[in-house]
Amino acid sequence: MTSEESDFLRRKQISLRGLPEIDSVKEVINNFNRHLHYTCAKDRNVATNKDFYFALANTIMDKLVGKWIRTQQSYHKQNVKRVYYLSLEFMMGRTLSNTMINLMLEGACDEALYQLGLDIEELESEEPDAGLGNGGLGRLAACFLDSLATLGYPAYGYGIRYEHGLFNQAIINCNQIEKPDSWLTYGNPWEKARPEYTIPVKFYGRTQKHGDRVEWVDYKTVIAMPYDTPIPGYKTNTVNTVRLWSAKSPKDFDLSYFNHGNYIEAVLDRNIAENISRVLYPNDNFFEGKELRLKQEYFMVAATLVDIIRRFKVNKTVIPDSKEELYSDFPDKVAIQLNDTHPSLAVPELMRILVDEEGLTWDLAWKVCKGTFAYTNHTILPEALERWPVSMIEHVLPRHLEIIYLINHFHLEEVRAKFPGDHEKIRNMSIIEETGEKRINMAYLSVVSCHTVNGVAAIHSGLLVTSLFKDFFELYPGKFQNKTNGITPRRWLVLCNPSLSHLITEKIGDEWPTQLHQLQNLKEFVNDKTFLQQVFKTKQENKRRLAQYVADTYGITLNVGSMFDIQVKRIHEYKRQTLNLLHVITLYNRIKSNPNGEFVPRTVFFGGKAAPGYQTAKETVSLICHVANVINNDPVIGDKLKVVFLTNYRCSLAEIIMPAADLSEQISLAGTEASGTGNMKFMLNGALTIGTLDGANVEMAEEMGMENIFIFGMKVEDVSRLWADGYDTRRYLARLPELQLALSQIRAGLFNPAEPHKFSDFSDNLIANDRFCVIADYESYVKCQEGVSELYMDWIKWTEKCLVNIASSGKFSSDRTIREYADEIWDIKPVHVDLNPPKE
Ligand code: T68
Repeated sequence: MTSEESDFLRRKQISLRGLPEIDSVKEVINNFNRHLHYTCAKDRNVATNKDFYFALANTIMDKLVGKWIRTQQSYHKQNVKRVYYLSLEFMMGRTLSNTMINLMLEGACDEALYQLGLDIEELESEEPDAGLGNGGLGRLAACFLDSLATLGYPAYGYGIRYEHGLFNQAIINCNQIEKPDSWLTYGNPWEKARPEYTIPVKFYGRTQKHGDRVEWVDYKTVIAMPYDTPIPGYKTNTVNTVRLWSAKSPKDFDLSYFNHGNYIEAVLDRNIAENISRVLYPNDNFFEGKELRLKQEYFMVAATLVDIIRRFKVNKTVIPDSKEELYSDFPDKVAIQLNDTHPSLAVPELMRILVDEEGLTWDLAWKVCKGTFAYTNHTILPEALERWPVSMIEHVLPRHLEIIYLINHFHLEEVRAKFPGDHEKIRNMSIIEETGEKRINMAYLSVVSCHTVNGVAAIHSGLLVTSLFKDFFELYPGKFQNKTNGITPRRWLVLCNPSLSHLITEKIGDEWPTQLHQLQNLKEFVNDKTFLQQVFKTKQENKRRLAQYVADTYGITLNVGSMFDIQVKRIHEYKRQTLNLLHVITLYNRIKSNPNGEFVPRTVFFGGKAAPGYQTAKETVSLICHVANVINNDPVIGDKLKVVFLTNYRCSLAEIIMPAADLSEQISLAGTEASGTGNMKFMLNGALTIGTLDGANVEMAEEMGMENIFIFGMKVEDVSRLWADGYDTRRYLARLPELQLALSQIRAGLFNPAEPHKFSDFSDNLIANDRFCVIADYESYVKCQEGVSELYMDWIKWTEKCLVNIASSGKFSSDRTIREYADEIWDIKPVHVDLNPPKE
């Protein structure tokens, strides 16, 4: 039996999938053929892999709709409280294999396609990623949807159906080039358009007072068209919905054009309105105050609130006597979670609807708002915080500006009562910033308006109450919580790493994907040499798969016996890819100066996108690529050291990378990475982590024990002290000749002789203005890496630690995170979905 054959047979037997029933295999084949014929209008002779993918996707979609309808009926019949997760980003990745796994159809589909003579993996790779997010924040939203459905919570995701998701990255002559992501070109089999539920959204205009009442007049309208995508739970009947809005021009977009007979121009101008959902802003952890972005945020929020209120009213069984009575139990039926401040205009919008349209008093409307909204903060970096110019809000949303001023007025009354005479505190806590251009601080607006505010890891939540929201914590100590992030073990282990999943199931049974703490039971095997050997072998297989991808994509041959040392995440100064690169250059110089010395071979992988307008990040990408070219082509280096830049890092690529890593790089400056979630994906797949005490790394170390993780660098307190005492990079450089050498090589253009000055400023700036303390942490990092290399020489000791990592990762299931949100913030309960039709 060839290894390929044995791999295939093993895949077929993976117990998580269950054995395919003959009937279901037959059914899949019949439906597949039916869709190929009737939906794709192709026969086997002319059909392409795309057609086969669509036929399979439609076959699976058919399987979903029954459960989808039943789930929605159950929520309605039981009139339960729902949670709405509002996010400008959902990074869903691919849907096909995830859906097959959650519906337990993988075995049947594998077998059916095998019988049809098709390769299921080839068809899976036809699916474009739904990359409607920038990074951690968007992927977290997607993991949460999976957990919400798996746990049976009545939940809805709401967002924007961007026509173009995050750009595709190409590297040409060592520079990043952005290409549009046109993920909808071939159509999306997973969505259902709902033109019957379109909603008009207003912009611009002015307000008019009629006594107490305010009217918004002379506005322009854009239509929000919803598209629904089903979100199936893992091995359950629950199928939830994510509803994404697309902008449509109204029929009478600009009457004056039509009236003046300029028909063609009038039709062409419809594009202007439809631009709202055209493209995702590609910034991660950065606020760019563009009017189009503001319109995107309001567009999503306004359409969503109309939808939520409509559903709330439909569920009313008795007709209330008054509007007051109608809305009095709104917070008992509706919880709205704001994924960062991006959807925070939902607050003034709900106030506007309740006060201006429904005629509630301000006080009652405010009570409803405070009972409904909760806010998650994802960063304390000042450049990422949304602060919209007052002038822009006034222009686009005139009524909302008035409402925000009123919210601030009542808020400051409360502040004055609590801190009488403390004018500095009152100024600092105002939602309206008065220094320089007047701006609205959306984080402050959210803190004031929400019943709960949470950070995304313990250390981050701690920093929120001691720094960013310190004054607010004094005012409302009970408002702040922590909810440590998590990841879904279905996509990030069952789906992406079937061989390790199989191995785990053989040892501890098949319940761990929904009971991740059961991974603890693997600890009894840390001294089981045969098992360690199997874990090691699995890692080697996964490394081979990544090496094959690298060979196919870049023509670089890798040594799979070398340590796969991987840093994949958005390129950002605070994440310190440069620190990693300085270590790489140091290793290079060490080999060059002692070519016959002992050296633990490494392959260092980088991957990630730089925001198109972020110059330093783009230079970082470029420098990595130049360094890679020099190192990879130096005969003295051979296969001791290789550097690979993985272009276009995205969900589907992460699914190949995570299982193949030996070492996970989580090296942000302490206090800058709110949580991180890539760190958890590597840990779950049995990589060891080198990292700082930042974000969720702190809790990972707690779970596995300090002896199973490589921690280096300054802690948050050390960083504060460094700046307080005056940070001078030259003092470090003076005693670190290897760092000096690396920086001077970059400066002199050693890695890019054709343009020798390309990185001079980059190098100089690092020394002159090292905001993220790369130089201060270099020594500790390089030392720590020496410990990593030493351990790697002993595969048994290394693999023991890998196993402890896997066994300790239970806490980082997003199921745990979602249960905490449900119990401690949303107050919602799971709903049992019966597939029999509900009784009338
Ligand atoms: C990330 N934030 C945090 N922001 O950086 C990360 N920003 O530590 C955390 O684990 C993750 O959120 C989940 O909590 C982001 O990803 C953005 O992508 C973003 C998008 C638009 C504007 C600003």
